[in-house]
Amino acid sequence: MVEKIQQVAQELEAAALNNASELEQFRIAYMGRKGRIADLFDNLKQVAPEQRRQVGQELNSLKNRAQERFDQAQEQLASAAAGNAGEQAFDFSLPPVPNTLGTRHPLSLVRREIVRIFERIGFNVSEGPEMEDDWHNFSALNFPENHPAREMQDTFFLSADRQQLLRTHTSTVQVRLMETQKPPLRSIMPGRVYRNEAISARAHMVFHQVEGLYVDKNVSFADLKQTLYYFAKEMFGQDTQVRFRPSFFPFTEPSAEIDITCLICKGEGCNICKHTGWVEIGGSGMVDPAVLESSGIDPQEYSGFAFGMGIERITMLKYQIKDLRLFTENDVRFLRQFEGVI
Ligand code: 2U9
Repeated sequence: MVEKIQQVAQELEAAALNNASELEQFRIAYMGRKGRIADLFDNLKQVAPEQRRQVGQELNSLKNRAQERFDQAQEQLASAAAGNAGEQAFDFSLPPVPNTLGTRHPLSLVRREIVRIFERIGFNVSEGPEMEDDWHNFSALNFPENHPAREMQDTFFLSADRQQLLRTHTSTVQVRLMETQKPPLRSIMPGRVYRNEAISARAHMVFHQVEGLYVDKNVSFADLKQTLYYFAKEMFGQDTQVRFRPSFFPFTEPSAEIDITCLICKGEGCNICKHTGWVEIGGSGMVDPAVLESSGIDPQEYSGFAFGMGIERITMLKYQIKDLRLFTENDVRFLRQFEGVI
């Protein structure tokens, strides 16, 4: 009997307990009601009475040892399964994992730079809601009732009567500013805008604009030109040239598109500027007197200029980014390239 106990004790110590199946086999073989230790207890009756107490104690130790091995192995398997190898498995001699810092998004960097440039010449920043109404997005800005920009394919409407919508430009903020404050007004409006466009390398349904408004007595087209000369040189470099091309917008009269000398070829002509030497950065114009009037400002007393630019477009020109989709993919190989840009 004593020999048998020793043999079971040796086997129990040698048993592999590396997974749930081995653990269960161990439990059945040694600890079960028909297991080897239970068998030995059954045989206790045949042991001579004077040895029975001693053998019984040895059997009890064997039973406790089996339980101990089982409990330890079960605990180890459970902590490994929880993805946590436990403190024992942690190698404290490993070198620390470097803590990489995040970077600012290129659109945030460029928006901040634009804001800083305009702040230096007396503009403040205004913001407004992205969910808008027809009045602030279209009617107050002189868009005729059947203007194509109002169509479903351009505008995300939020209500069946087409009165509620996602703003298609930040001009809504200018209207709100003029409705609530008296001139002089000198403000820029950076923000997110929405247009119902298919996503491609050159278009997105969500993008960012920064618009500007200056309303005071005697504001002239010369003021508009000097403001945008200053901006273009601060943003793109002092040797940047600016030109204004006649254009049309419902909310400005006269209107002009703003071009700068191509940053790649410096005006020589290349693929980026389609061999013209110029690239467009936005639009501008004198605020239409009807628009001033709609927002409660007397056009006899005041005049103003306004301009608008796409932040994605400015960023793509400044950093030579060829695909708009890079801004929303959050690929760290792209984003890390802006590390250290102030
Ligand atoms: C009010 C009066 C006038 C804002 C202006 C533009 C010209 C313009 C586009 C540039 C590229 C938008 O991002 S873009 O597609 N903007 O060309 N925006 S003048 O004029 C205003 C705005 C509000 C009350």
